[in-house]
Amino acid sequence: MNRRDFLRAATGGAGVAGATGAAQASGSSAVASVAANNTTTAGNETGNQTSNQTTTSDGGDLPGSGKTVTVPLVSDPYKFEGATDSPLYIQPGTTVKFVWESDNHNINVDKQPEGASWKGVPEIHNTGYTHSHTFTTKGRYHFWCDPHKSLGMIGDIVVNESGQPPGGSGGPATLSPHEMGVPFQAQYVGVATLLAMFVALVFTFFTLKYGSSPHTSAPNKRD
Ligand SMILES: [Cu+2]
Repeated sequence: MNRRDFLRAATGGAGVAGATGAAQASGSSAVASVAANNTTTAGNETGNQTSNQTTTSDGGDLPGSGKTVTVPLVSDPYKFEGATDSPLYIQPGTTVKFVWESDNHNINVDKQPEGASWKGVPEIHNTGYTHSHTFTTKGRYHFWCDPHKSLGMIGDIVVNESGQPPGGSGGPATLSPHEMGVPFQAQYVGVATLLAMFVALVFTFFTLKYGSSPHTSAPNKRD
């Protein structure tokens, strides 16, 4: 998909359309910001809650994947879901939508590749806020939430050609057997095999030590 196709595909969503349109108009290094502070939802116990969002793009010339990946900001435990325990791998042109699913978080961008211009979300926001950013520059992005950094709310996004961890063809290396397509019970076959080997070893030991056969040691040795 070339950039024009990507832009055409991206014009499906109003927010994305505004961002990419602005990025296209103002050049390849532009950062477009769209703040929609007007949406108000009512009904929680504290009264009115204002939800808003930002959308940014590096606006590079690389072909875009056009995909969108959602990263929830959660608090039990504190993390960027999908980007904290292991890095989130994406292809250039992927939009990551950060969704505040709990209160009192920001996104402080610590390191990013040369040429990238992600500003993150310096201000603290609460549940309902979203921030979308289209990552076009390859490399590693390291960021954290200031209020919860000490609690492990630290994230990594790696943009590479495959959108996969290096050396892995089937996703993260931490996949469970179930996720790899092995039926759930199959992992117990291995456990049962190890247990059976252990029992056989113990049985052999006692047979050789206390049993009577031509192979046992002196007291019980049979000629
Ligand atoms: Cu936080």
